Amino acid sequence: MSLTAILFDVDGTLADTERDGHRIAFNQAFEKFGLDWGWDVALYGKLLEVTGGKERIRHYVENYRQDYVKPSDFDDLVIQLHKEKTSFYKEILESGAIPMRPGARRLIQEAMDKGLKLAVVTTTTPENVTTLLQCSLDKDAVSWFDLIAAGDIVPQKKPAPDIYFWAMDKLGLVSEACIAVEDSENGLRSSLASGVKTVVTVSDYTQNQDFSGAVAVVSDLGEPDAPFRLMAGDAFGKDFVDVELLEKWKA
Ligand code: XBP
Ligand code: MG
Repeated sequence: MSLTAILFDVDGTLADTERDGHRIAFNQAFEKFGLDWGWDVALYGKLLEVTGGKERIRHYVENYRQDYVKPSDFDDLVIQLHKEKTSFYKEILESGAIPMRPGARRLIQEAMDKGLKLAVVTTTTPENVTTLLQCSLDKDAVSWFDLIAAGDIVPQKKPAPDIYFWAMDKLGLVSEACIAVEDSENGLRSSLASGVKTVVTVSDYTQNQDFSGAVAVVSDLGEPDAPFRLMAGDAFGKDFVDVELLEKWKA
């Protein structure tokens, strides 16, 4: 079966959003709510084990802040905190601080020119995705994607495969028609469990994770004048990811 769709993860894959984007926004929200919950770069790396911002806040409180006495409306507090975090995060994106990763724009453009379907498959909040695409890719970039699968639309976030199954169902495609691009072990477990072959472009936070099962692991998507570093798999003599290489990896 030929390649019909590319399913892109967002955080860490299309852009390095975590350390200088999401992390900062969480801290800004904690400060606004008068909470002394500073997440430094190293701690945030550990917290990334849990996908989903609301889930991550709860995980932090349960595992790192046993001293914290939860108010009776704690569930609501998490929701309000996370809303504030989303608003700070969008401000960061709107300031232009988070560029697309190498090769992302080029690959998306080539895939569109060749008539492939494009989808986003992520655990992050939908408005984070649309704001990133508009601010860091192109003001019209949301319309370039056939589907944005994001956030709380499925009960179980990555590493569960639910969001991939949901996306393929909406696209009307079987897993054999798709390839996924992910940056993390949680993302890879999610895509593989849905039957989608997956290439991993590592990010700073994920480079030492276990990527067994990926068709290939590369430093980034690469550019013709800035080749990727191949970390696992066969790149068939190529040094940047294009549609032809994705087709070979999917075959
Ligand atoms: C991304 C996430 C998200 C973001 C924060 O994982 O886990 O939770 O860190 O976004 P992936 P929200 O790249 O595997 O999709 O706060 O909007 O959840
Ligand atoms: Mg990711």
